[in-house]
Amino acid sequence: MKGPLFSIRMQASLHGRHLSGAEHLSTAEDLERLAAGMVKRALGHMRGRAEKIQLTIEEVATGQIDYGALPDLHTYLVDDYHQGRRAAAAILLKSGVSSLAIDGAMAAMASGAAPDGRSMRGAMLIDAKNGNRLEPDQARGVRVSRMDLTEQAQQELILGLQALGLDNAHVREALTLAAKVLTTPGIVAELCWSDDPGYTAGYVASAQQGYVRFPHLKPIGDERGGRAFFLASGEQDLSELIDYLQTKPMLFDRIGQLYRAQPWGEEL
Ligand code: PML
Ligand code: MG
Repeated sequence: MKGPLFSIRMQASLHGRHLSGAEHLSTAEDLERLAAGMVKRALGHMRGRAEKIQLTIEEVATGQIDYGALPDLHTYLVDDYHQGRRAAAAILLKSGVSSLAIDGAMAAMASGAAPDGRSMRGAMLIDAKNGNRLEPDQARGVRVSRMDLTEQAQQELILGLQALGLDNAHVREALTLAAKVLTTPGIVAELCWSDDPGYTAGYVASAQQGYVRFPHLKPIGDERGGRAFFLASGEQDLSELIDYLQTKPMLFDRIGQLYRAQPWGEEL
């Protein structure tokens, strides 16, 4: 990508609640096209048409951008979301998250993690040992921002995902977001399932296991979903960690291995 880059992000709401968001790092020439796509997405969302759309465009200092690689992607086939959540819990446990923290995160996401019982706009921050919620604003959560793929990595990812029958915006964007989360000092793992009622898939991401997706982590039709980032217990400075997630610009210029789906086996 040549020339200065801009962070362009969209947030859309309906009835005063979060509806849709999107995120890119882009050259000046591409901003118009991306902005149009974001507005289209906000107006055509499956949960309704946005009433309010906020677009923010900011130049990013070139020297601040870090480069990295996407994690490997695995898909494990599960019969239903019960099995999916058990499998996701097993992966989280292997990644160093305690049962207490896993159960708390899943219960919060399943019942709507915001105080009004709805999904949060951003992620929960959860102590990986004692399960305490650490995000300062439990309605908003922490939104990860300023990350994208380079043009070439995006093309490679699209081709690779197409070969697996998996190329959609949910997968591409979640993989990119998880990649940034995994570079964050102090985060050991992430759990996510979609808040879109028609999309039941979700994933666990960790440095050791990569991006491990399950086609079912919630029942179809459920609008409750979101993200939990599990934090290594101890010394880390919470405001530094939040600042990194929200503002550190990261471009991913390499993709990871993309593995074919396989049946979940409890032994994994
Ligand atoms: C979302 O887009 O709401 C989150 C989707 C998470 C799962 C993406 C995937 O299928 O890997
Ligand atoms: Mg969504």
